Order: sequence, then structure tokens, then C-alpha cells
Amino acid sequence: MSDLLPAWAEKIFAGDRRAIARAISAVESGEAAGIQLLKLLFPKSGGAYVIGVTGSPGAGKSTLVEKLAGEYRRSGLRVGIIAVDPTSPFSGGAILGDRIRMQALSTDEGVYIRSMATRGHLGGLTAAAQDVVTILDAAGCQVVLIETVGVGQDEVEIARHADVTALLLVPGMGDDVQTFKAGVMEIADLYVINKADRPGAERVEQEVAAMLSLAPRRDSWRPPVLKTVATTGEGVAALREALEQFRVFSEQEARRLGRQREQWRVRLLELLRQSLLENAVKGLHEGALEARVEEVMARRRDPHSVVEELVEEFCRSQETTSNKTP
Ligand SMILES: Nc1nc2c(ncn2[C@@H]2O[C@H](COP(=O)(O)OP(=O)(O)OP(=O)(O)O)[C@@H](O)[C@H]2O)c(=O)[nH]1
Ligand SMILES: [Mg+2]
Repeated sequence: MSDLLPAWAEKIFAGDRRAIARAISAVESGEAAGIQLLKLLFPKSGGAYVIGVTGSPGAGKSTLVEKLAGEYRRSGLRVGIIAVDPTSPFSGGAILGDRIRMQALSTDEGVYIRSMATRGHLGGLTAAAQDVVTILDAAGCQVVLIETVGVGQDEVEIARHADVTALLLVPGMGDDVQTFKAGVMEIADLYVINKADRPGAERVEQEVAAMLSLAPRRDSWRPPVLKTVATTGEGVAALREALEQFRVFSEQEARRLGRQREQWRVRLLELLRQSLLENAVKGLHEGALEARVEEVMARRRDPHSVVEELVEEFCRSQETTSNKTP
């Protein structure tokens, strides 16, 4: 396998769609080859502008993402789209829905669309989504759009890991702006009131403006509040303009670097935790954990002492292995 990896990576650098699809599948299913491949792809990534688009179910995220992708395509940029599906057990339908809605792009060789399920990622959804971004980025996508429903913690995390986060709101949710999950509201760099063809858009606009005046940002960016009609494409060019302005802003103020530094710190800690845990559990003797569970249940031992002991055992086992292999 390992001698095939460089050829696989080369195909991805060349934008080969099948190679990209296989890479994403490998990463998603946690195959060892996927991780080996990512090691080769990583040095060639980092050029893409990663745009997180989040909002309530049905806010028009997919419709807007498609129009935004079209906008970037007209400038000749290569675009990757990752649609993260809600945790719903019925998400099969939602995936299909996204595909159908983005049909206008499906024949465009310069666009790569991929749906990711929220379930079944051992190392976490955020980590998996980031790995997919790395693949698309290395494959030459200058823009990567990530659609997530802003309801769960994972989805908020994904949006936070983008270079810029746009939050979609819709008319008719006026008072709800305050109750909208605070975490989502705060991470937005841009507010987009979609379905502005419906009555009540001004009302939401005022609510957002009021909220923003109450909670000023730590940086000097003033998040714009834009209006769009995703179905017709109205306001999409202005949205792209605002996204570009944020990009310039964040690069000038080195905000992007600060944000990236924090993102990578979190990412490294996550990977470290995962890797240590996997190794520690792998090193346990058959039934060792169960025996401890029984002891704790019977109150013969407390959980903290048990974990301290397990960690000590793990560290000792690491010392012996490293002594054996100089
Ligand atoms: N009137 C109007 N309808 C819109 C607008 N944007 C999207 N829609 C419609 O709203 C519905 C939902 O749009 P989607 O793009 O699927 O919304 P979504 O946020 O991706 O939905 P989920 O991924 O299921 O959360 C569709 O029927 C769209 O045609 C808009 O600006 N105005
Ligand atoms: Mg959608």
C-alpha cells in the first residue's frame, strides 16, 4: 500500500476526482492509509479560503452555498463544498436533497461536492471535516465551503474551525435571535438574512444590529449584516465581497494567524488525547478494565486512584518498549 501512496497523492494534487473521492472515503472510515495519505497532502495544503456557512435547518444554506460557489466559479476559482448532514437518522434523504439542490454544479469539473454524515467519526466530526478540507485544499480548491446546521456542538465547532463563519438567519425569527444558540451567534463574522424576499427581514436585521451593539467583538471587525435571496442569487455578489473584505482584514491584522494558531493548538491536543487513549487502552491486559470497573462499583477503590494506576502502568510500559528499541 505505502508505495502506492505517492502516486495517489500526485493524482490528488492534479485534481483527479476519483482519487479525491477515495481519499475522503479512506479518511472518513478511519483507514490507516487515509492517515498516511494526509501526511503527504498536508504540506501542499493551506492555500484555501475555508468558509463556514451555518444556520437553522431549512434556512437556505445549500441554496446559498451553491450560488456562492457559482460566483467563485465565474472568477475561475476551484471550489470544494462539504455539506455536513444533521445527525438525523433520516439523513439519507437530506444528503440526496443537497445533491439535487446543487445539481447546477454537478457537471462542473471545477467544483467538488461531498456530503459527510455527522455519525460514525471515531476521532470526532470536526477532525474528520478538517481532514477533508486538507484533501480538497491539496487538490487545488482555492475556496472550500462547509455547510453545517448550527444546532449541535460539533457543528458549531466546525464553523469555528473555518477561516470565516457566516450565519444564516431568516425572517420570522425576530425575537428568536436572542435565543439562537449563543455559541453560534458569537462565532459569526458575517450575518446573512436569507429569504429576504419574505416579510420581516428588516425586523431580524434590527435584532441582529441590537445584539451586535451589546456584544462587541474583541477585534475591530464589525460583522456586516447582509440580505440575500438565495433562490434568485440576489445579494450573493455582495456576500462574496464581504467575505473577501473579511479575508483581507484578517490577514492584515494577523487575526487569521491568531485564529489558526488556536485552531491548531486545539487540534493537536485532540489528536494527542485520542492517540494516548488508543495506546493506553491497547496496552491493557485482557479484562483489566472490567476488573477495575467491578472494584469501583463495589467501592473497594475510587476511580481517581484507578486511573492514576493505569496511567503509571502505561508510562512504565512505554519506558520498557523504548529501552528495548534504542
Ligand atoms: N423564498 C425563499 N426561499 C428560499 C430562499 N433560499 C432558500 N429557499 C428555499 O428554502 C428551502 C430550504 O433551502 P435549503 O437550501 O435546502 O436550506 P438548508 O439550510 O440547506 O436546509 P438543511 O440543509 O436541510 O438544513 C428550499 O425549498 C429553498 O428553495 C430564499 O432566499 N427565499
Ligand atoms: Mg442543506
